[in-house]
Amino acid sequence: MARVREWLKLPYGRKLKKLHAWNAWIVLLLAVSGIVLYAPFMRGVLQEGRVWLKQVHIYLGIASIVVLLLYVPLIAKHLKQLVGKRAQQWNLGIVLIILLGWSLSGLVLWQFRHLPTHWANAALFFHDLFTWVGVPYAVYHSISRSRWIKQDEAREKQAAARAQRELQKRPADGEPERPTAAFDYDAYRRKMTRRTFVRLSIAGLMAAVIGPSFYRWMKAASDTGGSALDNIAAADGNRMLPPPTPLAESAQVVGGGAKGNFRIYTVTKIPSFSSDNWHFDIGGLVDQPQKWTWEQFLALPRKVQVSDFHCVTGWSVYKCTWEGIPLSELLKLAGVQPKAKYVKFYSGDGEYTDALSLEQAHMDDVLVAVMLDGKPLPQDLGGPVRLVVPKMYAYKSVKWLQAIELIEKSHIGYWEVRGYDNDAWV
Ligand SMILES: Nc1nc2c(c(=O)[nH]1)N[C@H]1C(S)=C(S)[C@@H](COP(=O)(O)O)O[C@H]1N2
Ligand SMILES: [Mo]
Repeated sequence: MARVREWLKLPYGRKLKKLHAWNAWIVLLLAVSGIVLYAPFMRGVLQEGRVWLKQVHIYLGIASIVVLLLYVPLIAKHLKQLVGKRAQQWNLGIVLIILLGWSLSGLVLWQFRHLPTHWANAALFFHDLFTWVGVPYAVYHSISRSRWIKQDEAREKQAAARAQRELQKRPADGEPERPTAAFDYDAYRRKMTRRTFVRLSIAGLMAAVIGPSFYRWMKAASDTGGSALDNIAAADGNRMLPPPTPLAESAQVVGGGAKGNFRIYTVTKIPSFSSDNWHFDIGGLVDQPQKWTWEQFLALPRKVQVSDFHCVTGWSVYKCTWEGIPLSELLKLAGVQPKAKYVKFYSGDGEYTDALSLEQAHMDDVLVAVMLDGKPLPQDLGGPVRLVVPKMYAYKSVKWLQAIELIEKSHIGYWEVRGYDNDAWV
């Protein structure tokens, strides 16, 4: 606040410079925090830091919007200053579009729980897109306009102009021809081509580094018809034999195929399983503890349901056709004792857990799923068996589900310990 008051007293030129500097720093910090938040492999590393970092990212985002607002009253004068300066006009336009795109999509993501569900998905897409374009642009901008290139350039231009003036100066009458220090135009041109070459190299290097992941992101973002799901299924590292045979509704994919893309999340290395040693257990406060092998588990009656899948970070996948065993049926088989109040879920990754109250666990769409869109649930998406709780955010949908325990006291799940809301209702 004090800084803003100080800033208000500055003359126009210094005001603009200050805003530019603030903006550069904030964008740098936003980019770093944003990329760390986005990178899937960082989710395990960060743990509780993730919730905290997201809050920091949001505050930085608000700060960047403030800087943008401070710029508004200066726009008219700035534009006048840029008349005739094509490159700078373009730069300003691009920067403003990127900053606006980031701000608007960021605001929606920040407040998405109060907005229609489809907004979050769109906002996430644009937030990502502006980042794919904006961060490389910012990097390029700061390298190619860095002081050493600028000063070098300015020096060269001055030298050229001086040489030009010298050449045009006619020697006065009677005066002997003055030897002019000839300006080496060839060297100058070589230098300029070298500089263009350096710039192109920077751009090329960045494209090489960013290109592949950008391509993957584009493919995933543009795919709404499940081909991403096919690829994930094809790369499945689980060896679960025999594979489950889909029910008719599942084989026909009654939901029409999942719309949208799962972002694959894990807090551990993605585990793989084999039917040789996989088993599914129910224990704790039950009359008949259960232990099923894969074949026994597949013999339990399943049902098919179509439901949406919402992650609390803003992305959703619509119309998933899940096939699995209703959790309530498994609980019935084990016989829940009256003392039991909560159902605790253990992931086969050895790390992740979550819990539901008994009442929540009995909602009729809570499914222990083995298939998605008529295919065995692949490893990346939590296969061979995952929990699906459509009415709650997906951190309740434990992947690689392998054990269930009936308990008396509540249990705080993996992400809830690290700051996610215990109330996960969508
Ligand atoms: N074992 C385990 N289950 C998990 C998670 C996890 O990291 N590990 N992430 C949760 C979160 S936050 C989400 S959004 C979904 C993501 O499911 P997906 O990786 O199949 O897209 O899984 C949930 N279940
Ligand atoms: Mo999530």
